[in-house]
Amino acid sequence: MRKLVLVLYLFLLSSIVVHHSHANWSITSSLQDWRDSLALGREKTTRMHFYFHDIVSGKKPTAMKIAQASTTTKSPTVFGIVMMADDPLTEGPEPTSKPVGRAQGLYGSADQEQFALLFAMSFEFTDGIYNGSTLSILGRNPALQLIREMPIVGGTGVFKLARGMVFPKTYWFNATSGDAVVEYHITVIHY
Ligand SMILES: *[C@@H]1O[C@H](CO)[C@@H](O)[C@H](O)[C@H]1NC(C)=O
Ligand SMILES: *[C@@H]1O[C@H](CO)[C@@H](O)[C@H](O)[C@H]1NC(C)=O
Ligand SMILES: CC(=O)N[C@H]1CO[C@H](CO)[C@@H](O)[C@@H]1O
Repeated sequence: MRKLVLVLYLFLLSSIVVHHSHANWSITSSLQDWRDSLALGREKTTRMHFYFHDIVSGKKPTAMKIAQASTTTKSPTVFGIVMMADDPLTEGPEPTSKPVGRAQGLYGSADQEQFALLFAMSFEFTDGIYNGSTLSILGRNPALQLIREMPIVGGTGVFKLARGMVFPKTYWFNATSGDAVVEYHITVIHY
């Protein structure tokens, strides 16, 4: 009899514990949704294509120098220079083309021998179903190479739990002013 009571007691206790943890999962319901998606393998793949405008010259630059090392001017790769950007993303290559988002964040020269940037940016989208969603991009960007690639390390909104790749390709570059238009192809996997 005692044994039965103990078993019942343990059973009740364990069901309470299970109940509690379930209750707490449901509090964070979006997390539960992700768990379901993960379990069912409901991943989506989205491909995007747009142009990135990095304007460093003129009266209205979209990227500006915020720091540099004392030795930067002597370095062939301007090593140590850091820029902050709020660059328009547009549907087509013209600056007047329809805006689809902004590329906001940092890039800086991070290689003393070849020209390569560390690129740490949030791409915030403003168009259609992507409005308000972001992708986080972090990686090495050898910007003078015509074709390059960088990892997508996360996202928000429709891009929750994102991972993927961006493939930037220089569309237009003015070596005198430093202004550039870069074509972006993106492949992103998300839930
Ligand atoms: C995007 O969302 C913002 C805020 O929710 C809204 O003001 C804006 O009109 C939206 N833009 C488009 C293109 O839907
Ligand atoms: C490149 O930039 C320089 C300096 O700002 C400017 O004088 C020149 O017209 C630009 N070239 C083109 C093709 O836009
Ligand atoms: C119902 C339930 O289990 N709620 C718990 C959720 O988690 C918080 C803190 O992590 C506890 O304080 C609650 O009792």
